[in-house]
Amino acid sequence: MTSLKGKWALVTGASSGIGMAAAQRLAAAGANILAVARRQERLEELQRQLTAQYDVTVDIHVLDVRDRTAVETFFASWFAGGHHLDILLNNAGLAMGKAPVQEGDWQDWDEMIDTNVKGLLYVSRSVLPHMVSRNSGHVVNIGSIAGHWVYPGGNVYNASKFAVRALGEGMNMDLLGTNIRVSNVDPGACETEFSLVRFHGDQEAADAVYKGFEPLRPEDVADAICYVLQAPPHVNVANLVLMATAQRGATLFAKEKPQTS
Ligand code: NDP
Ligand code: 8X3
Repeated sequence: MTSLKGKWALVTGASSGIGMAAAQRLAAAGANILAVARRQERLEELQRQLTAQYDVTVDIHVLDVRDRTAVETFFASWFAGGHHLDILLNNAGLAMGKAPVQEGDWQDWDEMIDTNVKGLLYVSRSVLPHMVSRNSGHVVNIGSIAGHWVYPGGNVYNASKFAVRALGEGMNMDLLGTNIRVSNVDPGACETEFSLVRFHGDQEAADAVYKGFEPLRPEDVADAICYVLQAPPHVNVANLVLMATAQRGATLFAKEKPQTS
């Protein structure tokens, strides 16, 4: 088993859901955390909570992963300051809307592609050379079952997560011969702010996604992330897919029927 104690883990999208739960699990395992996202107050609260609870260092930085210049500048100064990163958790991501392509909103498309694909690339491009120069590191990309199965209205989000799956495979090939591992963790429905964001703040529509079955919790995905990170150095979990027991495919749910009076 690989110990996480004393390691430095970058978590993108640490202000909510899976990223926040992963930061908590990693800190509990003794890892120092560099948490980034756009919402500063959320990051500050996470920093307060983790440093009060665990004997680790937690650095935070407001960063929009879509902003290539900001990403490059921040990581250049982080590494120039003598810091290093052992773990890169590429988690920041979102779905926007569920319209068919013929009715789709190009701003939603841009946001998904710019965050889920280009943002992941910008961060990886900034961090990987430093891992390569140390011949050490582990990248975990949060994909989705949406990168395995297309579903109605998923179109551009599906395409972005198929891209994340391809990038995970590609990075593993590019890093052949190094000690750097790349693992894609692909969850099914997990109750976070994901659907609230997807439905542009419509709480009722978001709640309906998780009604009638027990979805994954962010902590379940965080456990899977820790599992791949803690695998012995000679083991690379290339792809881990996890779903709620009541979910067996992108649109296959065993949902309880609503009570009728
Ligand atoms: P949440 O909405 O709860 O969290 C998303 C996180 O991404 C937030 O911390 C948000 O922070 C951050 N984020 C979004 N855009 C940016 C940006 N441009 N720059 C930096 N950070 C950003 O959703 P989840 O926790 O569910 O989502 C995390 C990942 O898991 C995503 O990649 C998602 O696609 C994936 N996923 C989710 C599933 C689910 O059912 N929930 C299932 C499968 C995969 P902020 O807004 O502060 O910037
Ligand atoms: C999030 C899960 O099925 O809503 O990636 O696309 S799903």
